[in-house]
Amino acid sequence: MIPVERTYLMLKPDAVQRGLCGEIISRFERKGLKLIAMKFMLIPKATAERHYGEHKGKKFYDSLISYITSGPVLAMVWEGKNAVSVCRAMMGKTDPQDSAPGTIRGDYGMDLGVNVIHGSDSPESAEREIGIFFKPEELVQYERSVERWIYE
Ligand code: IDP
Ligand code: MG
Repeated sequence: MIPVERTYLMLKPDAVQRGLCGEIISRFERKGLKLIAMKFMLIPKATAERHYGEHKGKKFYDSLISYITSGPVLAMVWEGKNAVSVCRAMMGKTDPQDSAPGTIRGDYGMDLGVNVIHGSDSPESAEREIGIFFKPEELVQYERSVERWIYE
């Protein structure tokens, strides 16, 4: 049985501007996660506010919305066994200063408000966030022939 948990990952405007997208995508590919959707886009302000609704009212909210809408992002959906927690572990802590070397934020980031990547924090958040950025028909169903070399 091939596992199907999904997570929403987004390479933030700093990752795009710094030319880090390819390297970061490679990490998820090499890990064995399966890419099922990808969209390069400028996020409309209303969409950013929906995505980050849980942070409304916090002191960093306005700067977070202006950061995430300041340039294009790469929105993605990845699938795999425990995809949400596996990807969060690969990302590191929210603050790149606290993130271990070897994690994405630990390797590529320097500051909390410019932290390279977003990843869903639970399967429920993933479903919600995927629904904000993708239509159901944009999630691509396909078979990977390497599956049996990734899952026992
Ligand atoms: P997460 O991205 O690790 O899930 P959250 O707490 O959900 O972290 O915060 C969402 C985003 O808001 C963070 O990735 C970061 O870009 C930004 N952020 C969080 N806390 C702060 C802060 O104290 N100052 C500035 N930006 C923050
Ligand atoms: Mg979060």
